[in-house]
Amino acid sequence: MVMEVANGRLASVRPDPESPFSLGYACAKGLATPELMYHPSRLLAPLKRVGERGAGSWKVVGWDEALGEIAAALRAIKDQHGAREIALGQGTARHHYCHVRRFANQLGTPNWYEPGLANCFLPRVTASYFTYGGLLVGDFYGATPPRTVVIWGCNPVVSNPDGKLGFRVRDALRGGAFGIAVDPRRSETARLCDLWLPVRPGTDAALALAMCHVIIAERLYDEAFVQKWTVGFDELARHLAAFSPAWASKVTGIPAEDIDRAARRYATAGPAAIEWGVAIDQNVNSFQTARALCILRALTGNIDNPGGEIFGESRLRSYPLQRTGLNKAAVKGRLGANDFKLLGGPAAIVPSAHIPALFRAMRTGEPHPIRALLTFGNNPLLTVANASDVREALARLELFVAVDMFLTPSAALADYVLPAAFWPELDQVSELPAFAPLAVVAQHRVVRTGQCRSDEEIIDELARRMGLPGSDKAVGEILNHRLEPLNVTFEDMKETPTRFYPPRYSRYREQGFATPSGKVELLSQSLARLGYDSLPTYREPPESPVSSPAATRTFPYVLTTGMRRAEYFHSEQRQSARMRKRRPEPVAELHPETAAANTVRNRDWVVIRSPRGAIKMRAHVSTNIVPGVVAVEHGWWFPEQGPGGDAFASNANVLTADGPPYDPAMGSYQLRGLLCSVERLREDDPLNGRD
Ligand SMILES: Nc1nc2c(c(=O)[nH]1)N[C@H]1C(S)=C(S)[C@@H](COP(=O)(O)OP(=O)(O)OC[C@H]3O[C@@H](n4cnc5c(=O)[nH]c(N)nc54)[C@H](O)[C@@H]3O)O[C@H]1N2
Ligand SMILES: Nc1nc2c(c(=O)[nH]1)N[C@H]1C(S)=C(S)[C@@H](COP(=O)(O)OP(=O)(O)OC[C@H]3O[C@@H](n4cnc5c(=O)[nH]c(N)nc54)[C@H](O)[C@@H]3O)O[C@H]1N2
Ligand SMILES: [Mo]
Repeated sequence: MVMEVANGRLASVRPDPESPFSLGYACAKGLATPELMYHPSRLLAPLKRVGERGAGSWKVVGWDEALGEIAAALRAIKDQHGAREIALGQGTARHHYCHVRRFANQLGTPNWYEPGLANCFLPRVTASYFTYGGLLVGDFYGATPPRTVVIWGCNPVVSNPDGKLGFRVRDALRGGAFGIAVDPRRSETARLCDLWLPVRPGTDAALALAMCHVIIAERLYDEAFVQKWTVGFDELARHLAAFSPAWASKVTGIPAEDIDRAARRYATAGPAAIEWGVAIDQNVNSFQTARALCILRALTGNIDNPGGEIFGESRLRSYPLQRTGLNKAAVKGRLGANDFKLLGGPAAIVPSAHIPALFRAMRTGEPHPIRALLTFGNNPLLTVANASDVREALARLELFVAVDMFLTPSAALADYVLPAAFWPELDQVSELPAFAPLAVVAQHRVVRTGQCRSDEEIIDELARRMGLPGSDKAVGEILNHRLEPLNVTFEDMKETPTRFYPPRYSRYREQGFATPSGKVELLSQSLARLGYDSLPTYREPPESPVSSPAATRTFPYVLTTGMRRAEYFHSEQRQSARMRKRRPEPVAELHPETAAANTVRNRDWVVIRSPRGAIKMRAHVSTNIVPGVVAVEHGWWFPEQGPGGDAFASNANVLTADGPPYDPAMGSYQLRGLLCSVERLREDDPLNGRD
């Protein structure tokens, strides 16, 4: 991005046409940066609660007072009860992601979380590592474009997920690649595709297994690759016999002919790429769904091939996480680690606590209390399942510190709210796409606002005041340490802040795959040893028309939540007049048949109800969604109502469930594929008048 600064203020943000990675594209949210940066409700100084929790009375305090008191309170909890009773939380991975992990290790607490580890991306990343030793991303970067692109539970044209940029996918589809979309909605990206497979939410594994079935039954697989580079093919072929398209059609609602067609096309019109999204991760069969998709790639040889999928290469030194701070006994105290070994155990790629287990411990004190929570860029009341449980959990904390740019509904319940620096106000280095990097990007601070500090600076200062190990090393040093392999300093990167490295292909031919066998593990003995299925299977969602037919009398529709919108990042940007003008209200999408059965018309306010609660949304009636599914936006609160907004009127997570069963390996909970009802909002509904 090109940032124009005038009189110490950020005047504009424009995309950089010379960037070799973003090629001059930017999203609407990015362009709205100056508006949000200088928004009248932006936090500019530390706040301390006076009076009741959540009552909205605050005192402005200096950094010295705030950090001194927080450090003292943390030290007291650590000394009296042990560091494990202090929890750290962060939202989706940002600049400070590794610094928060480092802080957890410095403190000696295993109990930190990030939503992505169980419910976003890490199920896919972990399945990829177990299957072929790294993450693959679609090769939209080289000289050969993909001929077939499968868009699976993903809407990259809107969401640009995981450090990838959707315009490349869009251009490939417009440029003639055959597109197959697996999505209950005909999304912006699905509309660019040739074949739409409207899957029942939560049943993706059935479709993936049936596609593998067709490819093996019709001998469409890449025989040379499979023979030389995979293990477990015969067992897989036997295992897949039961998962026919006819079976999958009943489970997913997709016509069997379309399953055949998609499988044949994907296998025979390569190179082919699968762009997969967060819909894979937000159900209780996340890990095995991702495994089945990894196997699809392997059967067809779409691994490290031009126009297929590529591994990328990390070029930076890894983040100094201060791992020695956490001893073996402390690791055992990680909440959820024993149950979900690939989330929290030693085999986990990024070991963290299980969010439902952690919030349960806050509420109940079981298996041990969580006394303090510090969140760095996380709005759990809006983004974690079962919002009323989350509120109860936050209300019980002895110490709750929220670091944010705005007084969000979650921050409104804190004891201290610390003003975070916004992205143009901080230094960072990142590699993109995440886990399969092709570019190194450095970003240099251009302005400062009020007393705002970056999360890293806040953490460094707390660590220093507590005398924690490694607190002599500050974030600036770490950036230079990471850049050493490139022989440049962070300062040097100002010249060319983006370095793009074109993909290199077929590296496995020299090195093999980074798995125990050195090959692609269709059958994984490592998973079997951990007690997990060595071959992928299907599990019906626990709350569904099949699992709970009695509940469908009250809740006849399948609910999915959280489709991304270009204007909003989760619960953010609702303060921006520019974004609210484009998208003023929370929306639920439903098919005309679903609407007619409930006398709902387009643009009516409707009440969506699940076994957990009810919210109101504006109906968008459209044939771009399959009948019987209701899709609601997530992240809605109303900052214009003053601090805290109404966090319950239209919050999708009032409807979602944080209870068991979970994905056995990752602990994923269900945000997609639940049950709900829909009706017109009545005059006398208590939700009326609330927004
Ligand atoms: N129902 C439902 N729930 C979902 C999802 C869904 O699809 N459906 N998606 C889930 C997914 S995939 C994710 S990743 C999570 C995301 O969950 P969160 O990350 O909690 O979501 P955000 O709304 O982005 O909240 C982050 C907060 O960080 C603040 N912020 C932004 N930048 C910074 C910064 O640099 N420093 C600090 N300190 N604060 C900053 C913002 O003001 C905002 O209040 O939501 C999950 N929740
Ligand atoms: N503008 C914007 N961009 C974002 C974000 C944001 O909040 N706003 N969030 C960022 C984050 S943290 C993430 S994780 C990524 C996510 O990026 P994506 O993976 O693209 O996420 P979504 O748009 O939530 O979901 C993709 C599609 O899944 C469909 N879907 C719903 N349920 C199911 C199901 O059960 N199966 C299948 N196959 N499809 C289903 C939805 O209709 C939707 O079109 O986006 C990132 N980018
Ligand atoms: Mo995410």
